[in-house]
Amino acid sequence: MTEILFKEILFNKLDELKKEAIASFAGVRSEEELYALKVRYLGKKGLLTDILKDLGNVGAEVRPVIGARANELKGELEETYERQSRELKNRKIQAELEAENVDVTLPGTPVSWGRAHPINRVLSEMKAIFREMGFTICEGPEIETDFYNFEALNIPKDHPARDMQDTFYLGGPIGGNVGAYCNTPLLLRTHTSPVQIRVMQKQKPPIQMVSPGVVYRRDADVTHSPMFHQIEGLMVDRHITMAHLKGVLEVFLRKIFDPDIKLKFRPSFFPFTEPSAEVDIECMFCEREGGICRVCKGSGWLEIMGCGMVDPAVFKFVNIDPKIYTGFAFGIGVERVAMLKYGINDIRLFYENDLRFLEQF
Ligand code: 2U9
Repeated sequence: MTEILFKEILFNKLDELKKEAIASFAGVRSEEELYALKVRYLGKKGLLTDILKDLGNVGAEVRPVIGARANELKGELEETYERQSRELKNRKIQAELEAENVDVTLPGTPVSWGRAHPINRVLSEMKAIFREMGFTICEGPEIETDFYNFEALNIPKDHPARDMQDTFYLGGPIGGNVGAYCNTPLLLRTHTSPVQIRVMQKQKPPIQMVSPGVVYRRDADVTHSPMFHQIEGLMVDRHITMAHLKGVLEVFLRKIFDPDIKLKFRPSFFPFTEPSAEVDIECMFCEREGGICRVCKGSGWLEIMGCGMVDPAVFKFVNIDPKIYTGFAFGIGVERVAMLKYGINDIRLFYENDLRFLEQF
């Protein structure tokens, strides 16, 4: 009798527990709550374990029946727990996905495109033209010695050309000692000509090269900057004449400006070339300006570059025999070409990095 009563009581307890647990699991709203319920009903010290503790008091005949019923309930509750847990996780993922929902129809953030700086653009065009004509492109250091920048170019210490090519000296006054590593003053090159000197020291003629790069001078106004770009050229071989020079520069200037542009070679002087000339091109602003053109001051011509036949004195500095070899050389400022090509009247615009200016090229 007692056995049967016990069985009834335990069955009832299990049924009650089941009702309560199922209802609790059904109303659960968070993973924390769910875990708390798992502990409450299925934990080591949970309600189901509590009931099963009484199992020891039941006789051997009913024990397996109650045990089976308890195990069945345990399985059911575990399954309910797992199902609710999956459900909560899914709901959480769903909420997260909705929160970070991307509207692919919204317009994108515009990407601003980069482009070559107008100076580099013009420089690249120039290099390409010379490359096509068989010139090699050579580069060299921007920090130079007095020898490479001046002496070897036939500009001795007391030469007036030094005034026009005053530059920035590193480590002390002109002629001063710059320290333990070098006993001649180091300076920022005023032209790329030292590159040609270095090439001629290393390489025998024929030489056909251009040297593009940055140069420095003590100069600053709307058309001059303390740092600017140049491209210089050199061609050395037997029988090179001024005719070769004129031919090369004519091809170059017509490609960079206008295929029909007129050129004028005007006698000039440079310490490193003899004879020397300056090259003028027809003014392309006269028509636009009307009256007396402000760009060419009414002359109709624009000075664009310098050139000449390499002075024999320069060849002597690099051990090239001027009785056997002759050569022509030229130099042109990149900023000046860019200003004329694009109608820019202030050189400083190139260095301000204002996108409103740069985006026009
Ligand atoms: C060697 C021999 C001769 C290079 C030359 C010029 C004339 C010239 C100016 C143009 C505008 C400099 O940038 S600018 O201000 N250059 O007028 N340059 S002949 O003559 C050389 C170079 C190297 C060994």
